[in-house]
Amino acid sequence: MGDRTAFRTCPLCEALCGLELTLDDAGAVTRVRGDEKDPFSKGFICPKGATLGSLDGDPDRLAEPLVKGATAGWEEAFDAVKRGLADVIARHGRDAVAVYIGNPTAHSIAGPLYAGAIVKALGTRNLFTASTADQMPKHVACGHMFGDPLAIPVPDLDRTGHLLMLGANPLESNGSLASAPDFPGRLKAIRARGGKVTVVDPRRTRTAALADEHLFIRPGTDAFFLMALVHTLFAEDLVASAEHLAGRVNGLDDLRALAVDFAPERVATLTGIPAGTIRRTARELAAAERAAVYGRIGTCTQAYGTLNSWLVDVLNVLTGNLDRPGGAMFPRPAHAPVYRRKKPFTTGRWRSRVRGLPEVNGELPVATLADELETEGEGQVKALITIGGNPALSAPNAARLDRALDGLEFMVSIDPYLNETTRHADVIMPPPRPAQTPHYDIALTGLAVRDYARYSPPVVPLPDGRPSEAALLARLAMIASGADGDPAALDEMIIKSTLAKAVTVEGSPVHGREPDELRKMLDHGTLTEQRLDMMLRLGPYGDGFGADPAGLTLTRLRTGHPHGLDLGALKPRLDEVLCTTSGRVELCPSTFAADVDRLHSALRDPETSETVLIGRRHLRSNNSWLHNVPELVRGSNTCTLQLNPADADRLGIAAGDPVRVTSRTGTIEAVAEPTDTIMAGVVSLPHGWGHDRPGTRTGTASRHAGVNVNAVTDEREIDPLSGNAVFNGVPVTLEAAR
Ligand SMILES: Nc1nc2c(c(=O)[nH]1)N[C@H]1C(S)=C(S)[C@@H](COP(=O)(O)OP(=O)(O)OC[C@H]3O[C@@H](n4cnc5c(=O)[nH]c(N)nc54)[C@H](O)[C@@H]3O)O[C@H]1N2
Ligand SMILES: Nc1nc2c(c(=O)[nH]1)N[C@H]1C(S)=C(S)[C@@H](COP(=O)(O)OP(=O)(O)OC[C@H]3O[C@@H](n4cnc5c(=O)[nH]c(N)nc54)[C@H](O)[C@@H]3O)O[C@H]1N2
Ligand code: SF4
Ligand SMILES: [Mo]
Repeated sequence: MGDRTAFRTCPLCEALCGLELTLDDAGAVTRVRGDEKDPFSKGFICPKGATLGSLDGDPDRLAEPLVKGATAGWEEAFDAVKRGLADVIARHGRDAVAVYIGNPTAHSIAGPLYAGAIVKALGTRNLFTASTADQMPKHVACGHMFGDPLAIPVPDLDRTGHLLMLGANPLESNGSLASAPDFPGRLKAIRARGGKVTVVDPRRTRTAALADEHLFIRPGTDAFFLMALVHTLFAEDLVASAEHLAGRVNGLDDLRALAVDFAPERVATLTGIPAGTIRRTARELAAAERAAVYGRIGTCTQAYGTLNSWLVDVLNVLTGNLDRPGGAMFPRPAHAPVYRRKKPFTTGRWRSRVRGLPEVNGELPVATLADELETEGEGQVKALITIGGNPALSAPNAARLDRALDGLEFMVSIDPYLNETTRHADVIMPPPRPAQTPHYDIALTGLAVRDYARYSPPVVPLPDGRPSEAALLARLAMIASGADGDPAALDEMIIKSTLAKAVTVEGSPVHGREPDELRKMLDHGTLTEQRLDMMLRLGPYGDGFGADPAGLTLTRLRTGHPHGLDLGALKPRLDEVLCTTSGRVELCPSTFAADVDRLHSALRDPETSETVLIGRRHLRSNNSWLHNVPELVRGSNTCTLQLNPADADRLGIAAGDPVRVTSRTGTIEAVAEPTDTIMAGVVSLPHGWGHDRPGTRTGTASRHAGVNVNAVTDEREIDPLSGNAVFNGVPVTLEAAR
């Protein structure tokens, strides 16, 4: 036989690159290159995608389930889960079972289609996800402004003439909440066509170095800077939204009144950005013909996460750039029907038991997971299901959470690795290799800077008896419901109820048709594929089950466009997206206006910590779980403490010295890397390291252990509106350890 070539989307980050895999006779991935024919990524690839073969063939990847540390058969593992969950539910009730869903779940087809069913079947209020360590503030901001927490505008990178980017470093991360393969190339193109890129970051990152201008900002002070921009737009009569979104915006006067107190001069010291620079930035933003403001993790994982996320889109509205080519636009993913009206967004439908924190998007903050595990009494969490997550490293004060996991009566993890989190599990069920897994980006195509769809079938067949991740999650959902019937029944139920609803909705392409007739048209492939087919056919580019014979079906996508289908540049679609009660964009929601009080207090009475800690990412990392790929832990991908040379000198610290970093929650020791790319008074550690725990099976990672920054982050500090963790601006003290 010999080598063969296959194509699929890279599942590792948000950039959605197409990959060309070379496989040998045995089905091992021997080479990975960028897929030149992918219309979106056009052959772009990064070092992580290029080493997908090593990840796919990692000998540490679990091939079979583990039950109490011993290799077990699948039925034995499912039985253990059935007994473990039933026992806890019988004795402590349904809320005693918590679920934690991690980041890779957003990058798979199985996660978005099946993980929710597990939570629903359990009927638990204790859902936690990596979203509250990440982008929850953006959901809350968009939920209140546009009515839909998933209506997140993305910068129209390819057409903008001016990009103001805060707390994002796409040259390392490849972009986030803005899926754009070759983000770096797209940034360079803005400059090449005469546009301007400004980066706001406490570090001069590689992205900042590529930009026209870099503004150093004190960590955690973006909200003051953004408010001062809003202030300047009003004060200098530069607000354009009156014309652009006339009659479609509420709250302009409230916002103007709110911004009065935030003159650039008042926030300059706190932010570290001179008043003149703030004014100029506002004027440039207003003057640019097409501009977009974009904020990412640096603006979300801080104390004012929701205010930042809100103000970013306030600026997009005020400068007339929301929903406009070259501005900030709403993607239109092929699988999401546009006729389905959603209920207006609310939060706090229930509260966490111990700290009384409000539910947001159906979940509770991961910052309070340890409280729920440790605090005894009615409703205490006694069992945990983790799906593709490593909270023992990724959560704020993860060291405490790591200890708390020990106290669980039962834990099951759906995860390919025996790592810092899953070592606590009674049962680990590994999903198959990426090469054995189908792919369609349900979560991320809704954030892409072009409308785009790509379906990749598995490139290597699953061995007999090995469940796909979809089958695994579906079976778990059945077990959670107490039935443990055929998991196919779950898909059938979802298909049936979706079609039954679609035929009744005015404006749906199948309005008035027979659900049974539609069901029969979904006859190709696995049930997961049939569900995707259904979604695509009901979607904005779909065939409407024959209503538009030229429209999209899964078969057409798969056979006609194996390298992906470009569905064009982003289109204005505010009216399709808006679902606030008022039917307008809410520019100044009352909850946000009230939270501005915290900004006033901080201006009056600034907290002064000599040193604050922030995070960072490296191109060759991916949160906690790629450190087991040998090619990726070579070279500069190391877990060092970056600090300004002035701070290093003051403390008598030289490059390579051990430094003790202490916060309210703990002390860690890290190796110093003095660099003038970071502001004085700010230090930075990457997250996802700390692979020195006993009982794991990740050999390479253990030899490159690093330290866990989340042993010094603080679970008590959250953004109150979203419950999001605060990883940036953590007060710490430093001390030479030698
Ligand atoms: N290579 C790689 N890629 C990844 C990941 C990874 O671990 N490695 N993780 C993926 C995930 S889960 C996500 S969410 C995305 C995140 O994608 P990005 O948001 O691009 O993430 P970072 O590279 O961490 O960039 C955040 C920047 O914010 C800066 N910052 C810190 N504090 C502040 C602050 O208070 N204000 C401002 N303005 N800036 C601040 C940091 O210095 C850093 O440069 O990346 C994804 N892609
Ligand atoms: N200090 C600090 N902490 C942070 C951040 C920060 O910037 N600073 N960033 C935060 C952010 S943005 C995020 S998203 C979180 C991430 O937090 P988590 O999602 O909790 O952590 P990951 O490291 O992404 O863990 C991924 C897990 O999924 C498993 N996995 C990999 N592939 C698959 C798969 O195909 N299926 C399944 N079922 N499992 C799989 C891996 O083995 C690993 O156990 O971390 C957060 N923590
Ligand atoms: S940029 Fe992201 S999607 Fe593209 S190859 Fe790298 S890891 Fe994969
Ligand atoms: Mo993330």
